[in-house]
Amino acid sequence: MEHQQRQDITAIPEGYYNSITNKQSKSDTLRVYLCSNVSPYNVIDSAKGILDSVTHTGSFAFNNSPIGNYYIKLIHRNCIETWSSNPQSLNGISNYDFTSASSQAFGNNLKQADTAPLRYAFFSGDINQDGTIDASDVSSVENDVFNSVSGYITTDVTGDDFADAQDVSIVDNNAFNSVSAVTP
Ligand SMILES: [Ca+2]
Ligand SMILES: [Ca+2]
Ligand SMILES: [Ca+2]
Repeated sequence: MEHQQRQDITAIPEGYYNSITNKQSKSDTLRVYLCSNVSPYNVIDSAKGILDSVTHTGSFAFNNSPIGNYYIKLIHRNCIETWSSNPQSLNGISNYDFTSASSQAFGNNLKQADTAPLRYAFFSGDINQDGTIDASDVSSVENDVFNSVSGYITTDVTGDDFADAQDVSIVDNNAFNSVSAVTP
């Protein structure tokens, strides 16, 4: 039997967030995966949606998932893969907020993005999506900065459609701190 279910996700890509306006620089695509709560935590279903720059929330429709408990995995084009801290119940319309506390993510793998209101973001800078932010990601951004690349590019972690020193700074800082995906 097929189940139509919806998961509302609240999340912030670190580099997109402005703590003065409390908004993101752009609304952007987010992929949400529902994963089994049993090792090896296989993907059961996935959905693509838009994370709104003002509400920080997107709606994701799942058609292939029975009612149950799933880990939620977030994939954004240039952020570190981030999982929910625990399996979440999916039944009808559910919601999960990755911004309210670092403990919302598996391994507390979130960065504080604001104090008023208190908000957490997932780390920006995994340009090549290999699960870690390191020198190769920094190098990609530096290369695009050198060539003044603009547009909807993965090296633009601030979401202003330009590769510049601000992008390098964010990725470099996360590389310095060896930010990596933390998964069940
Ligand atoms: Ca603020
Ligand atoms: Ca990487
Ligand atoms: Ca930028």
